[in-house]
Amino acid sequence: STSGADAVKRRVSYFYDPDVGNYYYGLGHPMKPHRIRMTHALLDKYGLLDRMKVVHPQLARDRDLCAFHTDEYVAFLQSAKPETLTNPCVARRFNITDDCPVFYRLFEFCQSYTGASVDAAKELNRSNADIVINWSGGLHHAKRSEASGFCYVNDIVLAILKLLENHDRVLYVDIDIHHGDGVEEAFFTTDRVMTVSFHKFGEYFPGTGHLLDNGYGKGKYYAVNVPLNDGIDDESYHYLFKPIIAKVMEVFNPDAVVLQCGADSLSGDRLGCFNLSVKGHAECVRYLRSFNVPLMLLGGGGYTLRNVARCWCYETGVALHVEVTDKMPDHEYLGYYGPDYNIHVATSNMENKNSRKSLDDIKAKILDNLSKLQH
Ligand code: ZLS
Ligand code: CA
Ligand code: ZN
Repeated sequence: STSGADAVKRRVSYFYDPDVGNYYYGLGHPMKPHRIRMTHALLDKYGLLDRMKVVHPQLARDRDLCAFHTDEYVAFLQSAKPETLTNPCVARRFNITDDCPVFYRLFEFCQSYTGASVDAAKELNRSNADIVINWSGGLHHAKRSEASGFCYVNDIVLAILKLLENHDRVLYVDIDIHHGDGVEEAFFTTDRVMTVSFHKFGEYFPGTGHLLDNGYGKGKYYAVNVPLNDGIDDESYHYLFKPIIAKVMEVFNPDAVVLQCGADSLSGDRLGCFNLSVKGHAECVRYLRSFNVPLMLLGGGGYTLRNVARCWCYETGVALHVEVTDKMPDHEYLGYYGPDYNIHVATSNMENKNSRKSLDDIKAKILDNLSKLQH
């Protein structure tokens, strides 16, 4: 057993809507809410649900959503139905496209994943837990008045706004392979929220997140972007992640941390091109947990379903300080995990296109910017 801060048990509250797995973006769409139900089934069979408070969240209400989104956009989402095809002009206005289709019960889906993140924030505000988890949240691309990249409502922005009611400074860290543009944009001019995104940059969605984009006005140096290339492995990732996060914790000293755990940064993802293992991904959770600051874990991307469920189950174990056994217990979705039926999966032999020199340059630039916040 380990010693020090890591070994100390944390009170964990887990937010789960049993209906979330039934939402369906449409045939061939890579985003599949069913992976949340697969994760839940694993947590159940591993006995992890018994070690935390399991909460059935409230659906977010219109007025909750309007704390960030415009009334017009929320009214549109509420009225959008697949059977009444959306006026092309209105669809364009709110960016309803192939990426963000209107599907059956779209608004309820938004209310569900957002309600869970907002309720998780309230749980931290009341100090009812040390760590809160919502694997259905983390939809970081949604903008104030439009959908983007499979995201309609920005549950992260709404959760951070809720946390700001009781916390002076909130740190947002985003390990999804895509840039956390919606969250960065929402807090680009404030010094109360620092956003840090690690992402693939260069000919990749959404195209933002340049190393030199770092906030504006009062928010100058409070946005941190870590642009990466294909094939990054655990060692290269943590060569940046740990020193950057250590410096951020030192200079920003947050009262709460929100970690978006997008699992599309794992090796073998259907849309991603990184080469992280489940352990490498989860090391981000372990590292942030070790600072002993109230922590919110959210989901996000992740398009190879079996690996998403593996990852988020293992990370729930990290939150609880329980090492889950590699061999999976029998359960309803066991067939997805063949032929090995293990939690951990092998990474690939793909080329790591991040040179030591490029990593050193990125690290130096970011640590230099952060040192300007030191008083
Ligand atoms: O971060 O790259 C794009 C935009 C396009 C290419 C794809 N076409 C459909 C639209 C125009 C430039 N979109 C990305 C969005 C990635 C969002 C990541 C979300 C998150 O992980 C957080 C949850 C993209 N990549 C792949 C697709 N879209 C995509 C692949 C396959 C399909 C099927 C359904 C829809 C159309 C055919 C689709 C999108
Ligand atoms: Ca990211
Ligand atoms: Zn993503």
